[in-house]
Amino acid sequence: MLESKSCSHLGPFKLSQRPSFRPVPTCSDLAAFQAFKEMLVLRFALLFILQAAQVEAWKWMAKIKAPSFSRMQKGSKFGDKKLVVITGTSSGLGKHTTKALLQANDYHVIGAVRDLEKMKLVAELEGFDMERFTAMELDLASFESVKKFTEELEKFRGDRPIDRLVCNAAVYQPTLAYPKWTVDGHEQQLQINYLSHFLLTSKVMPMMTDSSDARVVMIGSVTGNDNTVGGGGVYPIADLKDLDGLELGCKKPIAMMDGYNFNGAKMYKDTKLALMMTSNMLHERFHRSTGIAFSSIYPGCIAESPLFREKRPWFRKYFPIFMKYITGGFVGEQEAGTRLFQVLHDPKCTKSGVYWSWNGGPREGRGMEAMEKGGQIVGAGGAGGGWESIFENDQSDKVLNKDLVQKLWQSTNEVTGAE
Ligand code: NDP
Ligand code: PMR
Repeated sequence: MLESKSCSHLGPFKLSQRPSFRPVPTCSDLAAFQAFKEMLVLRFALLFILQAAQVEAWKWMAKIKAPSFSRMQKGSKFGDKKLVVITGTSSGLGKHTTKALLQANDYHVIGAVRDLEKMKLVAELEGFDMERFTAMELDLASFESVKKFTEELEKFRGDRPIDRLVCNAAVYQPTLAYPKWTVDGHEQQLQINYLSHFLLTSKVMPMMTDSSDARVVMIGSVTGNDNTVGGGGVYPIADLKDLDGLELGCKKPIAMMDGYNFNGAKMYKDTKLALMMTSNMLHERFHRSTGIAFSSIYPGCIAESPLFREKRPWFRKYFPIFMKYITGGFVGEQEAGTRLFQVLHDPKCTKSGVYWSWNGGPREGRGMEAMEKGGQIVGAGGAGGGWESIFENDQSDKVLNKDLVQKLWQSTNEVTGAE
């Protein structure tokens, strides 16, 4: 009875439609089919519930990971990181500063390098976080490359401002008897260390004006600042004289900015002097109107860096020892990186028009101790004891010579076509 009742509601139509060679289903078959159908419905219902629960869970998780307002800004592939451009991040000071910046977690570093393959290798060896580091090609020995780089940078940054620009890359060619020339016809050290950085700065500065904490840092040196033993007591001494060479365009065969005969070591020192003068000029002209802080630094004598690759092997061996134990001016690459990092990161280094230097004797490997941890500056203590050893150093009369700075500004603009 029960069986026939449960069969009857299926109705004859469906059963009678079945092909005749199939056996006519019995009531027990139909009951099994009914049970199977109910099970299917139950299964689908369960699946539906599970799926809905999963969607809710995803929504909830998305809420937890919801980006903060600053992260959601239009075109913000960099999140809340500040954008830092540093030339020459594939070695020495540039490499170690990049490491410190990546460790601090607040920055996206754009490494402007002449050799992308080398940079890739270095980044791998040093364990750079590639989410926050981008290498871009820049050969400072070519104005065309500077222009291309800035065009790429403009596209890359989207609507985000550049927050820091560091003119760090350099070459030192003290042993050359004759100058080497770039594709643009300038002496190599002059163009790589100074002219191209001038052009680069003129092109990157407009990308910085929207930043609330923009800083441009020129890497100067004690050897370009002749009011000390290291700068004024070791020949040849940096001196741009009346800038006769630069006024004439400083193109082959004129190598030196002063127009005198070529001297490789002096050329390097002259470029450091010119960078420090430029930093002051930028401060005078643009700090008030743009809010950008312009400074130069002497990071210490990084006597073991590859900068001295063109010096003789004996010099490379004994120079660090001399600097460590005789002059006391030695600084390890890592600590030098921490010093430059400080100028990019420390709130007190928003001061413009300054030539930063550090007190302290020879130390290696202690730089990272001085890094900021949880808002506290640690690694304190006396000479060479970390961040508190920074000071605003005096600049030589040559660096501060206003007439000469004006002339330098004018001639460099003409030579580089920056204006
Ligand atoms: P390094 O030689 O280690 O670094 C120089 C960087 O400049 C390298 O990454 C190099 O690239 C890059 N570079 C060279 N030529 C070009 C080019 N044509 N285009 C783009 N990049 C180029 O020297 P340091 O780290 O010691 O020097 C860094 C800065 O510190 C320099 O400005 C130097 O004048 C300054 N300084 C150094 C002192 C020292 O004692 N060493 C003292 C005071 C200041 P690559 O890796 O491909 O060679
Ligand atoms: Mg120099 C007493 C301080 C002092 C300092 C801080 C430096 C820094 N040097 C000092 C003294 C001396 N140096 C003395 C007494 C001598 C022997 C005459 C001397 C020599 C010397 C040479 C040959 N120093 C050098 C060289 C280089 O080839 C380096 C150079 O000039 O590169 C451009 C150099 C340096 N000494 C310095 C620093 C920082 C350098 C590296 C230069 C730089 O990158 O700016």
